[in-house]
Amino acid sequence: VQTAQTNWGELIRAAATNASLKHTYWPEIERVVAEQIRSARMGLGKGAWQLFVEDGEMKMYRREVEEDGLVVDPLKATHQVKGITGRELCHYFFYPEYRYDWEGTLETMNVVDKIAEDTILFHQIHKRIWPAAQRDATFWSHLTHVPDEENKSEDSPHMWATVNSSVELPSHPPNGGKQVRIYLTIILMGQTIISPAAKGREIKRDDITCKITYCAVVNPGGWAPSSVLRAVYKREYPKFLKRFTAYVLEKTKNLPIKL
Ligand code: 18C
Repeated sequence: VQTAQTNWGELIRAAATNASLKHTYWPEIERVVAEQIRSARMGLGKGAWQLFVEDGEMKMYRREVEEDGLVVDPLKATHQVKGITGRELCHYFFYPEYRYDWEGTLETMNVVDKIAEDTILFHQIHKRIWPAAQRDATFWSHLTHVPDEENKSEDSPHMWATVNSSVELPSHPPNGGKQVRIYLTIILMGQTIISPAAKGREIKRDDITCKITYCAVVNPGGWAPSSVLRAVYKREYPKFLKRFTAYVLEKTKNLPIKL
């Protein structure tokens, strides 16, 4: 059972491939991933988060924050989807071959470097929103998991997660193209809950529920009108989470369950 002392760094290291562990980015990846998991698993606390979208099991909260006059509102979303696992959720989010299928904000996506099976560097150009300039991003993406405990309860540390975090890439300097560079830190985390009714028999898709947490902080990097930006994310975050989870359900419905 997890405690405040859970050493996420150690758990993440145990799951990582050797190629990731040997890379110069590793200390940063371990630090950011551990921090993201810790904050994703933290409750909402009192006061600070405001609910701005509620749609069935999906709830989205934000905090209004500005830095140097730019809106950087942190987002925290929770959702529950029956029929998929945390591993499946993070698989389709992490691997580049699926991204154009579900990512509605993309203009182009390039894999800059595949560091390892569990760590990839990306350059993405996103769709332009009038009247702001077009945006691009360079980030590493890391897929991790904490193995299943005997008993998959909500307070055990088992989970899968993909973390995306901005990194400077000399091959893609900011504002080298005609885009403004955005800076992002994002986690998508999934915990699989198995219905007790499945005990002692083969697990079916009906018996599993994925508890999802998605947290994002995106710094727009340069001028963007606050009201437009807030209207854009209010539309885009729910659209993403609904579309993406529907995509994972569709892709996996006839496949064996990957726990
Ligand atoms: O996590 C998501 N996707 C990952 C894989 O692509 C990855 C990407 C995250 C960042 C996406 C930010 C894109 C902003 C670009 C502008 C938006 C275009 C909208 C196009 C509409 C047709 O980790 C899922 C991401 C879900 C979508 C998030 C939207 C967040 C918006 C935040 C505002 C950022 C700056 C906006 C520029 C100015 C707008 C006035």
